[in-house]
Amino acid sequence: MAILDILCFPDKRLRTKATDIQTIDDDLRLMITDMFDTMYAAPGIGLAASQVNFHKRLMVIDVSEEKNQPLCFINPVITHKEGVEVMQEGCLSVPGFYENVERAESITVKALDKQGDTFELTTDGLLAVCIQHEIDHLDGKLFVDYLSPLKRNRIRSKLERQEKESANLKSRPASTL
Ligand code: QAP
Ligand code: CO
Repeated sequence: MAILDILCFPDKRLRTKATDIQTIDDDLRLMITDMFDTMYAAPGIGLAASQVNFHKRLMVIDVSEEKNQPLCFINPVITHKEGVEVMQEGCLSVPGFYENVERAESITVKALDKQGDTFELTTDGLLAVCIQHEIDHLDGKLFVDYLSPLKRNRIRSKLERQEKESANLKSRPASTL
């Protein structure tokens, strides 16, 4: 069991466009297991490979109450979108911030599962929003990109300050704490 480090906004690596996965092997399945472990430990409902600095088109989601409905998407593509819906979103890469984002209400997504088999899923509600949020990560996009520059810059400053404070703490000798 491995918990991976999650990149935090405004880390530039989160802007990398992920590339398609060509082979689904045991190495990749180990990565998928680590991503589920990382997401459940957070806890979160969705995690894209980009967030753990692995720039391949892979994401894991579990929006169930009991945390017993793991969904893994490899090379996901949205083939249909319908309606609009506003939902409050958060992100493990933007800890502590939650804002309303407008997205398609219902979607159809096509992807490969971890056996390499193609599946298609039509869904709405939280799962549909989460799928759109995670695919955005694979394209280097974050939910804060939908906010006003003012809101986004405030979030950036606060997270940059927190990052500096924790880096400072780490480098300080214990005797001065
Ligand atoms: C994306 O986000 C999502 O700020 C998944 O301190 C979220 O799992 C899609 C989390 C909401 C749709 C609606 C965020 C955990 C988890 C935080 C997450 C935090 C701790 C976010
Ligand atoms: Co996110």
